[in-house]
Amino acid sequence: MTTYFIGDIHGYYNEFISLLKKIYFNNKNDQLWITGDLISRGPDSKKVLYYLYSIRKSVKLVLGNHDLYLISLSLGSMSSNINDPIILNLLKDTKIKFIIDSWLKYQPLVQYDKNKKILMSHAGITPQWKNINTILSASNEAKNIISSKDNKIFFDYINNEKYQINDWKKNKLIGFQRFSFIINAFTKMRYCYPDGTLEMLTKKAPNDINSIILKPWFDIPNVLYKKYTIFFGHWSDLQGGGYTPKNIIGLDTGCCWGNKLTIFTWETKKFHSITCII
Ligand SMILES: [Mn+2]
Repeated sequence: MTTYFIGDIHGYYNEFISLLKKIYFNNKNDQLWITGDLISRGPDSKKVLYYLYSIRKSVKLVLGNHDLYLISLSLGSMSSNINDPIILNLLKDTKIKFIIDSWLKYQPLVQYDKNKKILMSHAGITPQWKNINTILSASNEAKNIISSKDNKIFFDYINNEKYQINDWKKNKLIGFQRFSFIINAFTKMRYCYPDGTLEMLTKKAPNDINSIILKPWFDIPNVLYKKYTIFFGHWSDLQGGGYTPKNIIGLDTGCCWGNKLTIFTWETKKFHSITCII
């Protein structure tokens, strides 16, 4: 069995399949970890979801912000920032609705392998969480809400830009605010203030920003950053910048901006990429 990690696919089905062929991925034997953001932007979001659902037994997935937008809109939670025509179009397909309701909405926000000492989430691991149990239970709490009935009200809250919670308040948050922080930490974070509170607007790479206050999340001290290999996606502007420590691996190499889709092989520690045609 080989263990692969792939970055944000964003609907680039042809490139995704070509990359799997290039590494001889075999869904009967191998395992495919995916950093989330399966859909939007690219031309074939529907085919990506159909295919992943068909090989779901060999997939270890985390939800990205775009996947959450899809779930939001499937519940009828409308917000100006998520009324993406690609997503609205996807929801006209009954098989896609079925895949969301029976599989996608049950996916976690973090994946963890205790033996290999691996953590993976869409945006990374916030410096405010310094304990593996906090991380796993936060993911579980959010997963329970995302997959429950009557959850539209939670999505309405997190999709409202007025309520962006960026401070965990040492585990004192409750209700909507707690849910909002968990979603922001796992799926939207890039930069943090020196005390670890999240800043989610700045997207550029560290060399291209003017702030002397903001730091990438992985540059704020956290004992977990030394103990685990951490895979994340979400931040395509980091590509090739050599910003992260060796054991913190950003896999979103910007396929949806005409750059690359990247896969990492755990056993050989090798990267393979394919350029995406947009
Ligand atoms: Mn993302």
